[in-house]
Formats: sequence, C-alpha cells, structure tokens
Amino acid sequence: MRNEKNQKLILSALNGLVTDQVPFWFMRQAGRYLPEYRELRAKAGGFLNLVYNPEMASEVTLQPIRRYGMHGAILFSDILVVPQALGQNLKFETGEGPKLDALKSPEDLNKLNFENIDKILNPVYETVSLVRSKLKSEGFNQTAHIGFAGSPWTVACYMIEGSGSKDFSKTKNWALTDPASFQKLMDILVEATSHYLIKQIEAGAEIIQLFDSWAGILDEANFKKWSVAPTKIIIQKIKAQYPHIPVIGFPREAGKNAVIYAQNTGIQAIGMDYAMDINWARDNLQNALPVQGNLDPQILLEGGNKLEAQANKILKAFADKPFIFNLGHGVIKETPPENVKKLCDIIRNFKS
Ligand code: 1CP
Repeated sequence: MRNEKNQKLILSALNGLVTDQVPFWFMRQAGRYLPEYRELRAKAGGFLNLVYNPEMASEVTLQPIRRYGMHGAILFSDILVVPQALGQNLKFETGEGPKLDALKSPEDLNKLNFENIDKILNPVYETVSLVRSKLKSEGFNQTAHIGFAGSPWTVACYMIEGSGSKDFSKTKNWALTDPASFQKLMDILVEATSHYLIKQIEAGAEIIQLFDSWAGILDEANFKKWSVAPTKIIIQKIKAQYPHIPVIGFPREAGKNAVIYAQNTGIQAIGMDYAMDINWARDNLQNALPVQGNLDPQILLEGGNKLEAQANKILKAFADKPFIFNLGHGVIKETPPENVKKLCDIIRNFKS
C-alpha cells in the first residue's frame, strides 16, 4: 500500500480521496496572459521555437506555478506536435492559429511516417524531465507534472482542415463518407499518441490529460467510434506499462455523451467544459469518478463579484467528493493576472 498521506493533493483526488484543500490548475495556465510568457516568446522568436527549446519550455511551464502555486503544472507544448512529428508541415504565424498542410485524400496518409517521431519530439521529453527537476529543486512538493496530448479525433480535425474551424466539416465528411480510410488515420494517431505519452511518462510526467476539444461535434454513434474507441486503446496501452498513472479525459462539449466516455474509456477522471450543468455533472459523472472543471474562462476574464460567486458555486457543488478545480476551457489571453490570483485565493480559502 502506498502511503496516501504523502501523495500530492491532485493525485489524492485522482485516486478517489477528498482532501482538506481542493487541488487546482487551469488549462492554458502557461501562456499569453502572462507578461513573462510574452517576453520569453518574443525572445524565442516564435511559438514552436519555444515549444522545442527545453530550457525555455520548462520555464514557461513553471511561470504560473511560481506566481500562483497551482497543484498541477501542465507541460508547455501543443497538441499539434504529433502531426508534425509524423511528417506533416506545421507553422504558427504571429497572431494566428496553427497552419498545417492539410491531408486531402486517403493517399496523403502515405506521407505520414514514424521515422523521425522521437528525433522531433525528444526536446519535449527533455522539457518534461527538466520540469520535474525544477519543481523539486524549487520546493513545489505539492505540484504534480501533467503531460498531455490531443485525442486522435481532435488532432485529425486539424490535420484534415489544416487550421482551426467552426465545424470541421471536411473532417466530419471524411469520417462519415469513408470510415475505412479515416480509421487508418485514427490507427496512426492512436499509435503515435500512445508512444508519445508513454515517453512523457518515462521522462517524468505524473498525470496525463487527453484533450478532445472537438468531441462535441459528433453525434452519439460517431462519438463512440471516433472519440471513445481510440481513447480507450490509448489508455489500455498506457496502463499496460504504467498502471498507476492517472489519465484525465476532456471530451469538450460532449454533453450527455460524457457519461458514455466516462464509462467506456478507462479514464480516471473527467474534465468538464463550462457548458456542462453543475448539478447534472454531480449526479451523473461525479457519482462514478473524480471530476475536474469547470469555471467559464470568460468569468475569470471579467473578475469581480461574479467570479467569486461562480467559483464558490462550483466549489460547493463538487468539493465534498473527489474534485480538481479547473476552468471549463483555456485561460483567455486578455485575462488580468490579478484575476487568476483572486481565483487561486478563493479556492485556497474554501472550507467545505
Ligand atoms: O501565440 C502563442 O503564443 C500561441 C498560443 C498557444 C499556446 C500558449 C497555442 C497555439 N498553444 C498553446 C499551448 C497549449 N496548447 C498548451 C500548453 C499548456 C497549457 O495549457 O498551459 C496546451 C495544453 C494546448 C492544447 C491545445 N492546442 C488544444 C487543446 C485544448 C483546447 O484549447 O481546446 C488545441 C485545440 C490546440 C491547438 C491550438 N494551438 C494554439 C492555438 C491558437 C490552437 C487553437 C486553434 C483553433 O482551433 O483555432
């Protein structure tokens, strides 16, 4: 038996315990709302230069922890490094989202290969080990390092569309009209993502989060096929080697399908987006597994009394069962850092 008292707070919650303090971290906590991030990004000369520079990327990961002492330190990287490592061209232009050379037909899948995957991703693994050693040397004994990847469905959305999109209609159309070749792409992504995550764990990641940001555009049957099924295989592969590493799944905007996801993927905890009804989630998700979420990042941006009221409402609803406080999506870049500080204080001072 492990001594559960010595576990980091967030790991206790993931292992089904309720602790005096509610553990917290925020999606996109490392990023553009922080002046020290913008400074380092300018120095690096671009987003990907920052991602592939272990010294700088580990600093960016640590920046919010030094300010606010979150219980989770998420790796600074992006979900799109996996397609890049498989040979797809990726660019981030200043002020714009990602641009990939879109996959247009089943023949384009032949361009993807595993030859250089570790050569390209090695700097990310190096960042993970640097983060672990910095957390330790700087005395953040209660902060766990969270590795991550995009889920195959969400990553495929960007690979096929070539950029962000409102409805990812090309991807949906491919999946619906030619499921056999779409399955081939999913198989490639399952393989690459499992490998990538296992390497992060070997380098020192203590928790994994899988982002399925576009899970919400699938109907139930397709959600099972393209979100749940690939996620389940990835988790099986991780668990076969590292059974104690918890995996948090974030099937954004899945609504009621989140129950199917929670029951069938093997995740240890589920991330709730901000559209999810608190009482519904309490009764239908938290009755079965730890939950994470779900403050609207817009409310964090606005701050004030509304922030205080909504944060407390979430804490009152979830804190008596295993729970990790988070946002329902990423920190918005215009968010004043003092609002983030205020939210951290509210969570820290909460007594159930
Ligand atoms: O200009 C910049 O500095 C780049 C902005 C930025 C940042 C800070 C991007 C571009 N990615 C990131 C970091 C990032 N991305 C992290 C780091 C850790 C943290 O959370 O602090 C993580 C976990 C991600 C994950 C990610 N990237 C997701 C899943 C989560 C989500 O937001 O739904 C997605 C969809 C992406 C793609 C992506 N990367 C960047 C942008 C602007 C986008 C979205 C593109 C779009 O859909 O329009």
